[in-house]
Order: sequence, then structure tokens, then C-alpha cells
Amino acid sequence: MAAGFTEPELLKLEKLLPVYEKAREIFISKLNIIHQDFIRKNNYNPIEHIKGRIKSPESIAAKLQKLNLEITADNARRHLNDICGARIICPFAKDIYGLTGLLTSSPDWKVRELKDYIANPKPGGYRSYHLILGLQIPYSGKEEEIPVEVQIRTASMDFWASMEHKVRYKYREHVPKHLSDELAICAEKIAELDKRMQLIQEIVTLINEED
Ligand code: 0O2
Repeated sequence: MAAGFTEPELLKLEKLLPVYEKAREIFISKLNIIHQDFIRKNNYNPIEHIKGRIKSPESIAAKLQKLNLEITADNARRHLNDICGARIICPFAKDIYGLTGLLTSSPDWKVRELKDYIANPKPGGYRSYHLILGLQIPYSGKEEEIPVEVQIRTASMDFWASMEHKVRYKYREHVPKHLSDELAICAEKIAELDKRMQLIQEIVTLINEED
């Protein structure tokens, strides 16, 4: 066993992962084109940074286990939408929706799923906008639709998510109530802070337009 996979299954997974790597490269490069085009036309930058990643074999195995599926490369290909992922950090929540509009209207991919955890935060307080996009990628002599999970959030939502992830990892899902309560309070405060910062930015934009 290696990383939760048997040796033969790990070999199969290693043969499969380059197609996800290709999907990551193509998505990031197309996103950069859309981004630069938006800046040129609007003289405004709605993205602070973009990061792409391929899920590690350990994380793939853990997710399959969580879904009560046998840990095989084929199950990973059939059931996981987030082997290839991208995270985009935007200055404000309004930019997240603007960017989502740009992504969903692009002919470069198919929109498979949208989840608005900003309008509908998860019970613990998690906020982000998630899209699952399907990209046509050449694979084994034919084209295959590869899913790419895109998470779009503000820097403060990202700060919260990484702290909550650390806490949940440390307590292996059994987070003490005082910590989960504290995280829920911080999530609300962060949402309020994001709104207030956006308001300041809107006021500054108005003043600049009047000048
Ligand atoms: P990793 O290691 O970050 O990739 P499920 O996780 O089964 O409930 P599903 O269908 O996989 O849900 O999709 P969902 O809920 O949109 O979550 C996908 C990813 O979003 C997660 O992937 C996390 O990256 C992130 N996420 C979702 N909810 C939370 C949360 O409450 N806290 C934090 N910190 N991140 C969250 P993975 O594979 O779980 O984790």
C-alpha cells in the first residue's frame, strides 16, 4: 500500500494525473487571457492572485474513503471533481460575482456546477464561490472532459478557510465546541469586514469619478 492506494492502483493513478496537470495548465492560461482582457477593457483588476493545484494521491485516497468508495484510480476519475483545482482571490465579494459571470459565459469550458457559499455559507461559516468546469483535454488519442474545481473567495475568506482547515486537521473532525463557535463568530466578522471594505472602495471610486 502507498498513500492509501495498492501499488498497481497507484501506478494507474500516476498515469492518469498528467491529464489533470494539462487541464490545470490550460485553465490557468485561459483564465489569464480573460483576466488581462478584462483589465484592458475596464481599467480595473478584479483578481489578487490565482493558484492551481493537483490533489495529492493521499488526499485523493482520503476523499474516496470519505465517500465510502474503493481506493482505485478509476473511482478517482469517475467520482472526484476536484483532482484539479484552482483558487482565485478577489479584492471584494462583488468581484467574485463579476468574475463568476465572466467564467460562466466563456466558451472555453462547460459549466457543470455552481455553489454559492457566500449567499449560503456552510453551517460552520465557510464562504467561497465554487464552480466545477469541464475542459476538453486530449487523452489517450481522444478528447476527454476533465473537471476543474474553481474556488473564488476574498483574502479574508481565504484566511478563515485556512485557519479552520488547520483546526479541523488538528482535531481530526472532532473540533471542540468553543473553537467551532469562535470560528463561526470570526466568519461573521470577516463577512462584515469585507462588506465595509467594499463600501470604502465604492466611496473612493465615486470621489475619483467626480475629480
Ligand atoms: P481540500 O483538501 O481542501 O481539497 P464535501 O467536501 O464532500 O462536503 P464536495 O462535494 O466535495 O463536498 O464539495 P464542496 O462542499 O464544494 O467542498 C469542496 C472543497 O471546498 C473542499 O475540498 C475544501 O477545499 C473546500 N471547503 C468546503 N467546505 C469547507 C469548509 O467548511 N472549510 C474549509 N476550510 N474548506 C471547505 P476538500 O476535498 O474537502 O478539501
